[in-house]
Amino acid sequence: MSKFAKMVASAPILVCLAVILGALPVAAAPVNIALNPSGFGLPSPLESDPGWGGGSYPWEIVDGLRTYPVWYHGLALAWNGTYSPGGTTTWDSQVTIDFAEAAWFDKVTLWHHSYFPISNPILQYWDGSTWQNIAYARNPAMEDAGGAGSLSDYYTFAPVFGGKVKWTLPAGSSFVPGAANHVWLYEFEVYQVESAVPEPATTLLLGLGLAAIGLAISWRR
Ligand SMILES: [Ca+2]
Repeated sequence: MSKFAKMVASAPILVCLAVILGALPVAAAPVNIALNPSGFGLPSPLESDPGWGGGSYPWEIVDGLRTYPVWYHGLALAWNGTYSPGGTTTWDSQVTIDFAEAAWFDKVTLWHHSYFPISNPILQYWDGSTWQNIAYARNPAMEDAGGAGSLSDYYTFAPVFGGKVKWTLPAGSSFVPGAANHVWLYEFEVYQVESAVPEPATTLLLGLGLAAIGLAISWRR
């Protein structure tokens, strides 16, 4: 076979390579392993404490919506019956997300309805047999998602591998004076460690490798 004929024969391989390159994502988006807008199955928020009234909708904390046009959404907890000038909680309140499968994760972002600053929440992961504490760095950035009012609360930590995550506000936690004495979540996000997600570069190298092997085989015929 002439070299020209070999090049023609290898054209399909080059076309495949072009398709692979064209299909590559520009960048992998962070994966929220708590997200489940279906309202059933896994991931599930149903091991959380029940809320009340307009804040008794646990599925809404994993529906992907950080805020709503009106206030009566999400999960309301830790109510001690007073609004101000701040105070303390009198019982443990917890929110648990059960994942579809165990995963590595290193970031939790909460979106709180109403003015929320509170001390000493506990973050834990389920290692398959027991709850393990997570040593986190917290940034209650209080970015406002708009709508009925929803403020951000970031937790970052060394990667952990678990099947569930739990956020607990222990009895005795204090509220900032002037804040409403309750906790009210609109969204609970848990982000998979980004290095656990296939990188575009890995996909690119794999595609190039396969194409090179195919090209070499066709030239040897
Ligand atoms: Ca939500």
